[in-house]
Amino acid sequence: MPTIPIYQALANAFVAEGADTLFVLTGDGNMHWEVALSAHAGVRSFHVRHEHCACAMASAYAIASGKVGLASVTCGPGLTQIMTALATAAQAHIPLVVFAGETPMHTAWYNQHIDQAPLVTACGAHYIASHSPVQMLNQVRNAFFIARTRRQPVVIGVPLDLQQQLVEADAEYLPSTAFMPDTGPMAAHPAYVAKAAALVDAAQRIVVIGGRGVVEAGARQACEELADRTGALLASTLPVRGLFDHHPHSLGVAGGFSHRIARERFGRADLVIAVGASLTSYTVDGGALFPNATVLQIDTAPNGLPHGRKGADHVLRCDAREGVQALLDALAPEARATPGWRTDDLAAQMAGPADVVEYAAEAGRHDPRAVMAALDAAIPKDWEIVNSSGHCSFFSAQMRGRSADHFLAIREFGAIGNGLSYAAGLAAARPGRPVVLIDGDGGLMMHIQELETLRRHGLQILICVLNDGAFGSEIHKLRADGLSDHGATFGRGDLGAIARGFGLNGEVVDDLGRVPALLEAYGRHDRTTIWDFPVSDRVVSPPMRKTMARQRAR
Ligand SMILES: Cc1ncc(C[n+]2csc(CCOP(=O)(O)OP(=O)(O)O)c2C)c(N)n1
Ligand SMILES: [Mg+2]
Repeated sequence: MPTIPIYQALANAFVAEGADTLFVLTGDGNMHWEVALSAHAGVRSFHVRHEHCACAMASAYAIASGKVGLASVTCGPGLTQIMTALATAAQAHIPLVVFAGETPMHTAWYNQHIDQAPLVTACGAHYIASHSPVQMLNQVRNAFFIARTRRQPVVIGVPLDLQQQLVEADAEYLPSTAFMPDTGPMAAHPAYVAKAAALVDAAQRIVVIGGRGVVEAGARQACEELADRTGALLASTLPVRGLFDHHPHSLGVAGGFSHRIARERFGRADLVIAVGASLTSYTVDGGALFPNATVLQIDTAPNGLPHGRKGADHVLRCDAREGVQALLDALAPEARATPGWRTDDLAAQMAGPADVVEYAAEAGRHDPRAVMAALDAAIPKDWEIVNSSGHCSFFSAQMRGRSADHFLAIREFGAIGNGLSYAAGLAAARPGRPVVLIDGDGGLMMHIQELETLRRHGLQILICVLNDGAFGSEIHKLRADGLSDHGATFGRGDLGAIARGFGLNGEVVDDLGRVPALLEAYGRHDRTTIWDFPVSDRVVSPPMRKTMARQRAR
């Protein structure tokens, strides 16, 4: 009977599961497996400089490709590096499989040993200690099955000495997809549809908020039809920003990042219909966004207590498209409108600035809002945009008229330092597509080493940095508490020079009038480029102003 090493059999099983793109940093615990996997035709491996970034890139890859993301790290210190990315993937429900080595089973001592399972499970991910040569391939299938069906990251740990044992070469492997139950879309219960229709009939000022579930179920047009029939306004959650931007009655993003006009409308809404949206604290702005509205939720997994707050008043537990269509069928066929709700000037108002508070101009420093307006005007509407975290993310969230299909933001767990990785994962998933990352200086510097990965792998990203020379989120809060901002203020440096040091392009952009010409030049080469925009650290975003006001009131 022909035999092969377990690492080879495992690599074959991963390929059978559809693995085509790996983000990896190698060590003793995963190098044989990685080389065996990469030897398969059609598998690409991105070799990164920090394990966290492998995991974060695989997360963005999963979202941008619709596949299971795949990362690999070595045992011990390789595994401990990915805690932040794992916790983020768990909270964001990202299907991810991480192949991790484990220290050898048959030695008395190994310097990299640590109990890996509790670290992984503490992050909300699933751990499979794969210690049985007989069960090993079944465990790969389980890992992918859990990732796909629970949308949960899974780490599979295989002791490195076990990986060298021989197993039968021709073992049959049926991938996890062969076991996925085909249930069809979840339909709404008729009695609940009737109650929902009564709520809609009784309402005057409705806002329909679409979330990820709308995109997944292909329910965008049905949502627009529901809004047009009931005279409702439309909005989206941040992760699917732009979902309804083409519609004249769209309020853009719902939540703490809402436009000032949207906030005013939400304040008057008497019914919010949340479709495929889990009513997170972000979407409802901590409960402050629509205090006067009854909430109807259409979702496959409605949660009555999201983020510790009451969820919806009434739910339709079903697929987004099924639910909206059932509601449309139950409502009167005639379109209705409430005077003063859908107004002709709404689109023009929404095209204006999201925030109009004035700040004194500072010599040599841009207003971040002006930077974003210049970028929004110059960057083609169909380019891929990646948003990062930090104070600057309010400003970068305000770009308009861009489809949700070309936007990526992972905000769960609230970690900075992921922008480069998310942009790289997206670029890997969508070769040939132009990718723009908008990041803060602090977040970018946290994993700046990945510029080298981008260069080596030929991934081209336009990185626009709102450089306030600080951990902006921190300095504003420190100042509000009357504390020194010294420890969070770093100076602006020259991030363009850092890019050039990595063999890439970059420069400080002092004059926003140059943006169109710079963009043209960017299109003529194939290198990742940093545009470093020095911005004022005195311009404060609306959500940060609210935080500061709360602090001062303490
Ligand atoms: C991993 C991690 N460390 C620390 C923080 C706390 N934190 C939140 S925002 C922020 C500053 C980010 O700075 P930058 O990327 O420059 O964006 P800015 O806030 O200045 O716009 C920090 C340190 C965090 N959220 N995540
Ligand atoms: Mg900053």
